[in-house]
This record gives sequence, structure tokens and C-alpha cells, in this order.
Amino acid sequence: MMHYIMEKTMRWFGPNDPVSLSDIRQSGCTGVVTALHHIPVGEIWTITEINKRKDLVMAAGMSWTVIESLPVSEDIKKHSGDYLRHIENYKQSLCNVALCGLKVVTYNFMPVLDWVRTDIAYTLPDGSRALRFERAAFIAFDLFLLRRPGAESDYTTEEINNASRLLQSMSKEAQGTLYKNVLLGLPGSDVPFTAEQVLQALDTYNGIDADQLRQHLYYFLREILPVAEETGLKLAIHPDDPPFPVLGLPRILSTEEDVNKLLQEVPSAANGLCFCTGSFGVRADNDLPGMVQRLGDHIHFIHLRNTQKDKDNNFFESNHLEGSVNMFAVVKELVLLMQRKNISIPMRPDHGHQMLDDLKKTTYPGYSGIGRLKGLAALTGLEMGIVLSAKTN
Ligand code: DNO
Repeated sequence: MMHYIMEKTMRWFGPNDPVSLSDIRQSGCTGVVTALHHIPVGEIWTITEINKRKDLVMAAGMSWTVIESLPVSEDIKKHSGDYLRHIENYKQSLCNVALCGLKVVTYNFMPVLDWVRTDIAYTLPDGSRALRFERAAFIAFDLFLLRRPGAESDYTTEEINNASRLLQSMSKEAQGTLYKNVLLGLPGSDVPFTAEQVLQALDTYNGIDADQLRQHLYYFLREILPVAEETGLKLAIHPDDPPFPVLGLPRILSTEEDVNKLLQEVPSAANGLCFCTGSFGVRADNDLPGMVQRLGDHIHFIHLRNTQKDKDNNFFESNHLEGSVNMFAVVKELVLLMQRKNISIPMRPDHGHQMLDDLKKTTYPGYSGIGRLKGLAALTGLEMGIVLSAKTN
């Protein structure tokens, strides 16, 4: 019997990424996950541009089979402006990437912000740094820095008082850093966004509740899935990160129930998930090993990451094998899934601590080289132990 193992990949942000392809290869990856970030959201990825990127990856001795991400425009999410043209463009991009030999397309349907943390340099006892979400800091941002109209009604009096106390204890500089950190997940956020701009973007979702947003997702998928099916591509939607509503925005992919709704509404083998343990794992009601058992046929790409929660619902990104996610149980189910289906599913260690020499470097938050290498090494060992012990039993 063949023992299938996960295809090891790392995310690469392209030629400007301070982590090089050779760093990624030396980490033990056979594949790279990347995207054409220079192409504006909504426009077509041309065959020339796709092949240019593919050639770079291949010249470094690795393959490119997973895209992260082929972004979905805000217009598509809202059914506004140019959404019909963007959907046609998306279909064309899918045809082009399939022609170039790519297999999996990751995307998300989170309004406005892709991911949210309050601290991107949370120092751990050993001196390394992690990403963190602190609820009181987030509430302080929402109420007192962004000043979102109506935000008070989302929080309890105790939460508001805690947030206010926290803000008062922070220097102006720390408040500025908090403001910047929360908005890092806004695409194109190298440019600082003003509170007015952010409020305006949030305002465009007025009248779009979770049900409406779901309908927009299903519409989009009904349009593009036939193309994915014909070309043999698999679609992998990334869950909400963090998996609960933020800034009054609707969130539609936080739980197993959300995934089930999506799979029932738009049934297709190509309609699947980027199974991100770091995102789903923040909710205690998500049973991750069970989700692998039940949703396995639709897991097309895997992000392995762990988080450590505390009683106040804060969390930080912990070492890959330590934290609230039982990584052994998850990887065991993934191994069983791959063996049952005789396939190898691509995975990447999601994020890593900024540590050792990387403490001196500026990299994309969560995507420094050494921390991810450490995560990959731990996960590879865990997987190998599971595979080998199953073989000898
Ligand atoms: C964050 C990533 C996300 C992910 C997108 C996929 O570290 O996991 O930015 O790439 O949500 O569309």
C-alpha cells in the first residue's frame, strides 16, 4: 500500500518577497504557493504573466500548483459596480491558470478585511514574536480610534470599560501601531488608510447581511464552478480569520455549519475548502478532526497553524504543535483521508514566529522564513511518525 503524505509547500509573495525561493526550497518544500499580486483585483491573469511566475518557481526546482489567492473583488462580494465583468474575468483567469497546469485556486469571501490581528509583534517568553488578537484592543480600535458609528451596540458595558481602560494605558505611539495593525489585512494597505476611508468601505456593506452575502457567494460559484469543473481545477475557499463577525461586517464561513450550507447550495466536487486550522481552530465549537472526517472530500488545500486562546477570547499564534488545536488528531485524520483517497493534498505551514536572524528583518507579518521552517519541520515529523506507526501496527 502506498502511504500518501501531504505535499509540502510555502507561500511566496513573489519576486519582492524577502524570503527567497532558495530559502523555501532549503526548507524542504517541493512546491510554492503564490499569486500575481501585481495584477489589480478583478482583472484577468494572462497566460504570459502566469507562465512568467511559473518559470521562476520551476527554475528554483519547485512546482507551482496552488494559487493563493485569486482574489474576489469587493464588487463581486457586494453585487455592485463592475461585478458582472469581474466574474467574466475570473472565469477567463481560471481558464488561463488551468492551461498553465495549475490545480487549486484559493480565494476568500471576507468583506473588506482579509484577516485581523491587533498585535503583529507579540513577544513570547523566549524572545520570538507572534501575531495576536486581543479583544479589548480590538474593541478600543473600533470604538475610540476608528469611531465606527453604532459600534457600542456590539459590546457589553464591561467590554467597553475594559477597552477604554486599555486605551488610556497606551501611549499615542502604541495607539498608532494598534490602528495600523488592525488594518494590515486591508488589501493594498502599505498605504495608510484614514478612518474616513475605512468607515466608507464598511458603509458600502450597509444592507448586506450574512444571508445576502451568502447569496452573492453562491451566485459567484454557480457562475465559475462549471469552468473549474471543465478545466479540472479545484476551488478552495479560506475561512473567516478570525471566525466571528468584526466591525459589523457579515461573516459567512466560520463554522462547519457554514461549510455544509455552502456545499449543499452549490454541490460540486470542485467546490471545496482551504482547511485552515488556525482560523477554524479559534472557535471551541469547531471540532477540527471531525471536520476532516466529514468534509474531507472537499479539502483541496491545507493551512496548518495553531493558536492559544485564553479565557477572555484573546488568542496568539502558538508553536504549530502546541496550543488549542490538537494537531496530532488533525494530521492523523488528514493522513487517513489521503490514504483513503489515494491522493496527496498540498499543505503549507501557516505563519511562523519571527525568530533568530529574522528578528532583524522586515517580512510579511507571519511569513518570516525561519519560523515557518520550524513549523514545517515539526509538522513533517509529526506526519511521518503517524504514517510510520500506522505501517508497523
Ligand atoms: C493569511 C492568509 C490569508 C489567505 C486568504 C486567502 O495569512 O491565510 O490572507 O491567504 O484569506 O484568500
